[in-house]
Amino acid sequence: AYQYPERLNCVVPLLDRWVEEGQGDRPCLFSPDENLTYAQLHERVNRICNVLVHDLGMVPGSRLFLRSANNPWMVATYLAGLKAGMVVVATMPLLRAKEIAFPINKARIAVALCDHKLADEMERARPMTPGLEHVVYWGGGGPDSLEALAAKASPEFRAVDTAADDVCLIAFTSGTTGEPKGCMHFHRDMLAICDGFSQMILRPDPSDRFIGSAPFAFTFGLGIVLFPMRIGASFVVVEKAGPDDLPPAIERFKATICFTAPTAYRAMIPKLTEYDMSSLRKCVSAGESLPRGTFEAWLKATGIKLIDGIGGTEVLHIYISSPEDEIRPGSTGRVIPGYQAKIVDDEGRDLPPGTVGKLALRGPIGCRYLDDPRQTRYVQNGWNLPGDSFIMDEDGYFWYQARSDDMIISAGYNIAGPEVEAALITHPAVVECGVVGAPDADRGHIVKAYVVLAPGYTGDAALVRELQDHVKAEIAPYKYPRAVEFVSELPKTPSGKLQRVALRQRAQA
Ligand code: 3SK
Repeated sequence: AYQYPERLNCVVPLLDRWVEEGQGDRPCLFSPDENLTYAQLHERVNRICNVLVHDLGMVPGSRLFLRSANNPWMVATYLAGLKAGMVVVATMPLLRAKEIAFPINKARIAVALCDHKLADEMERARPMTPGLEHVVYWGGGGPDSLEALAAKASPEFRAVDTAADDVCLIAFTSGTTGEPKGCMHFHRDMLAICDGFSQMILRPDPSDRFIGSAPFAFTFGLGIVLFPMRIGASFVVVEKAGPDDLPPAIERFKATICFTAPTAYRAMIPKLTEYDMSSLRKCVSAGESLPRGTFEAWLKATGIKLIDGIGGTEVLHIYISSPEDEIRPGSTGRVIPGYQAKIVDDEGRDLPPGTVGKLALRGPIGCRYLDDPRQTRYVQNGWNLPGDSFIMDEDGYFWYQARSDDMIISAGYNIAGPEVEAALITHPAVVECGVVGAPDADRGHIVKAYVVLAPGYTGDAALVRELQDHVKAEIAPYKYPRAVEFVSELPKTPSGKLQRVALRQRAQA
């Protein structure tokens, strides 16, 4: 595995191959607006490549900024950038002007393609991006639109002969702290995630139809497109993919493999009586740690074991996970073949099984930041330190504790905020929660929970006591939240992850 020819453009084995082998009629992309076979997507990609080169003057190595929710044109522009040998920089659709300007300036981008629905914020970013020369919109029509230019362009385009380790993607981390970091990835990395997590753990087959909630700009979402294309399977793209939107889309398109976050699986359970989701056969949970209660509840409701995984933008996709028949509920799984993972202390010394420490990781995909002095903090002696605390057991299973920053030290106890969250969420009054340390004169810190209540519950002192007792009954009693605050919503990153950093700041106040 992970052996690729020296000259490699990843779009050739992912897309062109099916057309060249006479299998262009295979269904590829499904969406509410249109469905595309491999041949139809191939033609659209080729036309966009010609627009990039002939209308916009781009050359191999140029950086291409993309901005859109998940839709067929987003898929086609992404693949076109790769096929034309450019470096794709895709951004989360919800970003504001300042957040859009940052990657454009940092990656010195001159050309952007953008869904017209996101034009307002894109235009607001323009005065902050002096180097940005062209912004071409799609979806709004008119002679200068991408669709009009593509319609005039040639449907033929030969993939640029890139090297396997030419950079093809700069994925900016959404950044729970500090400035976003641009993670650079090669053409071979795009195949390595397919041949790693997908082929070895998920094991889809060509009849599978993928669906998921993550934007393609978050590399978790990229798997929803690349994994099926690697084996000639199909995928569904939906712009709105929250827990209310996925169930009808799964029913309509008969999706078989779903990728979303644990909170979404939990929220979809009541929808199982409303929508027919029986087409699902495999479900992947990532982006946040999977509470054991959610694993059990989804299994009971659907008969499907959630495949948990931890990945990172730095290494493109999931690196610890287990196939269904090897899952140990509560554990994230084992390191994927070809990767190595271990637990180290603050000085980088190896720790024995059963000890809490920092995860260190290495494998076929390296962590390389674009022009960033933080490189040496996150990569030491060839090992990537993603900043998560785990325990590895004797059998090599990894048990998530917390982001290293999310460990709460209270009266000498090490308490993982996510573990308390997982206990709280099993109470019917709790829809969502975030747990952090709040300063305390006696204990250094106390465990503080921010809780979003389900309709019909009142956040009074009696409920606080009930939640505290509930946690004490679920996990070691010393971990219970001594402070509970009821809130209407929790701060989230653009990729939908709980922003504990913002909660920590609030808890300091
Ligand atoms: O675990 C994650 O958050 C993640 C990040 C990037 C790509 C894939 C995954 C699962």
